[in-house]
Amino acid sequence: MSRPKEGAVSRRTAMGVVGAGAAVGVLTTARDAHAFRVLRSPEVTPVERTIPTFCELCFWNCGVLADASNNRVLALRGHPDSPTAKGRLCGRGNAGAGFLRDPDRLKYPMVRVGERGEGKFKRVGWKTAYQMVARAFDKIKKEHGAKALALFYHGSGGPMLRNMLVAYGSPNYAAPSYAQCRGPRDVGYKLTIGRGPGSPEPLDFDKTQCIVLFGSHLGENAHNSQVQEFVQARARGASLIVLDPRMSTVASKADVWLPLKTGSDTAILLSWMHLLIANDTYHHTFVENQCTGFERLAEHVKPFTPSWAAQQADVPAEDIVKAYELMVKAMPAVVVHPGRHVTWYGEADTQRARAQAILSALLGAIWAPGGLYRPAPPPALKDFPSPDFPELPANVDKAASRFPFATEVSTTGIRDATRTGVPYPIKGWFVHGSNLIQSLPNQHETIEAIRSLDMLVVTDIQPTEITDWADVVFPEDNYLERYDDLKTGGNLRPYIAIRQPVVRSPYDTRPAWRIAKELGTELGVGDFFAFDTFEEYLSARLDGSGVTLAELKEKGIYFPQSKVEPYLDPQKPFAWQTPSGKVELFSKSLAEAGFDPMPVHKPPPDPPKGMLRLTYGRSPLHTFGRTQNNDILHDLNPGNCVWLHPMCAASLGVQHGKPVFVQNAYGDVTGPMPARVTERIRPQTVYMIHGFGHSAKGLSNACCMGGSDAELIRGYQVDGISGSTGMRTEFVKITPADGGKEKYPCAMG
Ligand SMILES: Nc1nc2c(c(=O)[nH]1)N[C@H]1C(S)=C(S)[C@@H](COP(=O)(O)OP(=O)(O)OC[C@H]3O[C@@H](n4cnc5c(=O)[nH]c(N)nc54)[C@H](O)[C@@H]3O)O[C@H]1N2
Ligand SMILES: Nc1nc2c(c(=O)[nH]1)N[C@H]1C(S)=C(S)[C@@H](COP(=O)(O)OP(=O)(O)OC[C@H]3O[C@@H](n4cnc5c(=O)[nH]c(N)nc54)[C@H](O)[C@@H]3O)O[C@H]1N2
Ligand code: SF4
Ligand SMILES: [Mo]
Repeated sequence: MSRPKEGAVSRRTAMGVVGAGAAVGVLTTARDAHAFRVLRSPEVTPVERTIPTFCELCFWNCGVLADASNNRVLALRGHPDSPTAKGRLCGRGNAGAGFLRDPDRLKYPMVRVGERGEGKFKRVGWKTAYQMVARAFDKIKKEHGAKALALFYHGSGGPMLRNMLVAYGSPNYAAPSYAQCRGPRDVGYKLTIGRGPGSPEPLDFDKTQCIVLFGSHLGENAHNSQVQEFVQARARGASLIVLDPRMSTVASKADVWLPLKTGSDTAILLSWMHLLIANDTYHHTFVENQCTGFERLAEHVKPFTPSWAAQQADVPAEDIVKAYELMVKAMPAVVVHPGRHVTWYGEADTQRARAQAILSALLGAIWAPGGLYRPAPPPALKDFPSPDFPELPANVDKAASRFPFATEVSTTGIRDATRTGVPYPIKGWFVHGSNLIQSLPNQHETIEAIRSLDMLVVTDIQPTEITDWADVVFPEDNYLERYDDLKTGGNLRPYIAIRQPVVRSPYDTRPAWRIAKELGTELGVGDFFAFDTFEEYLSARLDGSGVTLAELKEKGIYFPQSKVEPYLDPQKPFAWQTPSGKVELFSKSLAEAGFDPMPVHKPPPDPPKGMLRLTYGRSPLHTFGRTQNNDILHDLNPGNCVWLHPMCAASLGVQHGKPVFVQNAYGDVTGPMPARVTERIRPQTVYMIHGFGHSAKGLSNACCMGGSDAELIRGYQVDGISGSTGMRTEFVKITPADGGKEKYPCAMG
């Protein structure tokens, strides 16, 4: 499978080229070439047709208008009506067509011929591949029950495959986008206000007067419409408070930047609650009519003064007070961003999310103009007619009586069951659009689990680390080549959007819905996919929605009428979906389950001498580890660096721009990658962009460029409340790479 592409560079040669001082030249040439391609193509090739669809480079799923001609995509543009695109695409979305021409693409089904993990495969036909998988799954089902099969998924094809798994009888489906991403936030908000914030987060940027961000590095985290709306709010004069140990792009624009010690956000949140109550500036109408537990909260936060928090977080107390004053001036029009990637420190994460929700409540900023608005649900669509799904046994987490408040199954819980056989064995994995080697903490445990499987099937579009470990590989059509299930969105303007083919795949690839139907048929659950064409399926789902398939294919997006009022009158009773029917400042459910009923600050341990805390984040030009091989994005941002403070760099003998290795306490090493020595990060902390440092040799652009945070995150912390894993729990040391005498630029993060 792995075949070096002409001009491909290994980590070693890249360092060499760069070391010779040629990197700027290399980059400039590549960029110019790219700009030339983009400028030139519409002139030489007239647009034949424009097809609306939506983007899959990340899960903001922006509406797209795709210009095409002769089975070629000429340009991708933001759909003007799409609430997540607002007429624009981000840098990644614009580059979507780069995947189509990628010579590294997966082109046909394959079965393993080498050892597991070697990435050696032979081509087979679809029928053979399906039969191999079905035989293995049927054997597992016979020996251990259907629950011994698990699905890991991310992306638009996932729900069809989930239907297949559930029809077959397994409850074990999970996504890293829960347990390694938003799990603690969804659970923390649900416990407090009765529901998670959802996606997109319902932030009323149009009316806000003040924005508070915890991490949430908007601009680097490039969720398209959220960034546009944020920029407009700032331009209108909304104030901005950012808590981040790093001067992120957005922190550099803040009125108050709190460069706090990692893991100390809850201390600052508690001190703001203290100030709001001690100064009697909290929103009386909201608290008295909507909340329960105020007296206990008031007692609880008495000791948490700004000077206490300043000590905990190592930031000036005056700045904590200044931020508080900005919030009070703006309330209730304060957006307290609930965050998205919040799996940082384990149980403290759900408690921090509770503290954010409680702060919003004290500001009266829930379902309020300029705060969080009340999102309307997405339009309900008909289910395609199918038999009843079977009754499912308890999933691994329920069977093990863990994570009482989890809203989804945990990926790591499935992995543990696979490794240990407890609470019951898992013997087959189906992985779809999820690179578990890069996205789950502790690669050793993932590999140990994979080694104990009878069958690992992976659906992907390119040869990544997880496909290298597969027994059978199903190549998926690219998102510009396929239908997926309908996309529905809620919030201010509920909509229905369509993903439809713009071009045909030149290879023997298939869409997820077809894989689910065809493999499902081999597994004996074909009745659940009783449609001949996908148009038939989509038409049936749209029946009664107010739009036909033909209309949706033409326009791309449809807005049914919605009557949900986005704002609440804080004086009137409202049925919060919590056990008490109120916003729960004190959570009886948490207390009864043995957890802190009100947030407390439990600082994570300090790094031992000579080591630094590893943190990570996003590049605006990449999505996780999905996009590094896309030639356009690779041209623009080929690698990452490790950020560290000049004081730490001096004591470690590390120099700016020179290559280093990064190593954890267990001896796992990543790199070499350039050091970015900068005062924009706190001492004791290092930072790198996630998604680089690929080891899959079939990715000829991406392989071995930069370093991988995933290679270092081993000692994760499980959150007993939500089942998520805190991943900022790792300490690392940094050593100069041998022979790295030359400097090379570190312009893009
Ligand atoms: N371009 C691009 N955009 C994306 C994505 C992508 O892959 N690429 N992914 C999307 C997805 S799925 C997600 S979940 C989001 C993730 O993006 P976010 O939700 O914004 O992720 P965070 O972890 O909150 O933000 C990272 C920031 O947290 C800071 N940080 C580290 N430790 C601490 C701490 O203890 N306290 C505080 N306050 N800050 C800390 C880091 O310095 C960094 O600036 O991005 C989304 N947007
Ligand atoms: N160390 C570390 N771990 C993290 C994070 C981090 O910042 N650092 N971030 C966490 C967060 S916020 C999230 S949401 C998760 C995300 O984690 P995952 O959902 O696992 O995302 P990726 O790791 O990008 O894996 C995506 C895989 O899908 C493939 N793919 C891309 N497009 C398609 C397609 O159209 N069809 C199919 N079938 N496959 C496709 C890619 O080639 C890649 O192999 O990771 C979490 N894990
Ligand atoms: S934010 Fe960017 S990558 Fe994500 S869906 Fe929108 S255009 Fe695509
Ligand atoms: Mo995420």
